[in-house]
Amino acid sequence: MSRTLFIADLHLCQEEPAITAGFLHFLQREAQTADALYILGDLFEAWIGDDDPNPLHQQIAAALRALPLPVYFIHGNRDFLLGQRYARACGMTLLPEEQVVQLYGKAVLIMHGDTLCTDDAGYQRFRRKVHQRWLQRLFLALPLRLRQRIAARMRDGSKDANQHKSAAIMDVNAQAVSAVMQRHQVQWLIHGHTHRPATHPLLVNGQPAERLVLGAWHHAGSMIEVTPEALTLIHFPF
Ligand SMILES: [Mn+2]
Repeated sequence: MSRTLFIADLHLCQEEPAITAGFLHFLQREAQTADALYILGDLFEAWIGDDDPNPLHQQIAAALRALPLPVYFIHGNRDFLLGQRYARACGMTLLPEEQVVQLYGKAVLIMHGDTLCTDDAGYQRFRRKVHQRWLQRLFLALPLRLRQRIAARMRDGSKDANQHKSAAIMDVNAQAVSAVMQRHQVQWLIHGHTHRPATHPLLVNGQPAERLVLGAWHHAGSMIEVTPEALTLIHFPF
């Protein structure tokens, strides 16, 4: 059966071994028979450089490399520093932040989703800052210990800031969604980031369209399966 799988927001870290076990199980079973696997960001809870000797990263790279199918990765807001060296170790291809893929005759736009949350002005300002290449190069040149300290402090800061933001501000902006779908001339969009798994019908250029949102992996897995017949959001136990 022809099927392509999409996942996002696993937020893998050493403190959450059940999620890692669920992901490894998913790779050994579910993913084996797919045509391709697309990881739409926030695979990891944090990323401070491909030179981080975290054994979890080596374990995940080995499991991804063992897959008999192409694997693609779009950066999330947590793992936006994941680089070419680690991607090669995983045998996966890094994609730009917006990508249109042709799936069984459908053009589907895929992205992490953070760029759609345009009502969160504070986050978008932060994003523009940390996406500057010179700043990233500077950060990655720092000693690992210092990078760990800076990343931990930034995570605490973001937790504090998000506590005071309304749920509406942290969701996608409807105009941003239709603008990006019009720009790429697609009727289907798949993204993650908001941790609000759902299928939203909408109109793009007066045509019926669909936005599918992946869920985060907390106590169960979430994936979108695309077949020649349908796009389906699926929850499954670890
Ligand atoms: Mn995210």
